Amino acid sequence: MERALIILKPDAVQRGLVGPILSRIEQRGLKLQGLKLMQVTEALARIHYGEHEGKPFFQGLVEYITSAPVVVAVVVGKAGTVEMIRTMVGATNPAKAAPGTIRGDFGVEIGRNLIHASDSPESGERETSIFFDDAELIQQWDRATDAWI
Ligand code: RTP
Ligand code: MG
Repeated sequence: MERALIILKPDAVQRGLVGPILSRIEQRGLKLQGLKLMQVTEALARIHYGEHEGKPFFQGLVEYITSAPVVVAVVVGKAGTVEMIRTMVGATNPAKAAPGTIRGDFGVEIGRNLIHASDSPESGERETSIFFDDAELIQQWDRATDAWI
């Protein structure tokens, strides 16, 4: 199994797009292993986006992600799940994201691009451990009963 952390960013929550975005992921056949509404602290944002520290957009990114509640989820599926979700999310800049992608259908601004998704299975594991305790994650999703996943 492979997993990705997704964050429905403040603009997605404020615009009432939590349902539509999660629907796309569910309809694709991916499973949620964890899900919560939360306010990201500055400390958490700096750890999560640590790879971007020092870049010109970093401070604005931290302010954006901490500005209002977000929905955080862990999505699990077979190998290739992370790449599949990144394809569904679309290019970082919504103005350049393909129609049919989440960013390409719902956004226009790079600084308000609606959703974060882990960029590798390793990032998926790292980010999951930043946002969720093991006790918050469902462990018993079973391929034998969910054979179509
Ligand atoms: P994310 O990490 O949020 O899933 O986005 P991503 O992989 O597509 O893009 P990444 O390069 O990791 O950038 C992280 C977030 O920083 C903001 N950003 N702003 N103004 C800019 O040039 C700029 N570049 C990046 C975006 O919110 C992006 O999602
Ligand atoms: Mg990224």
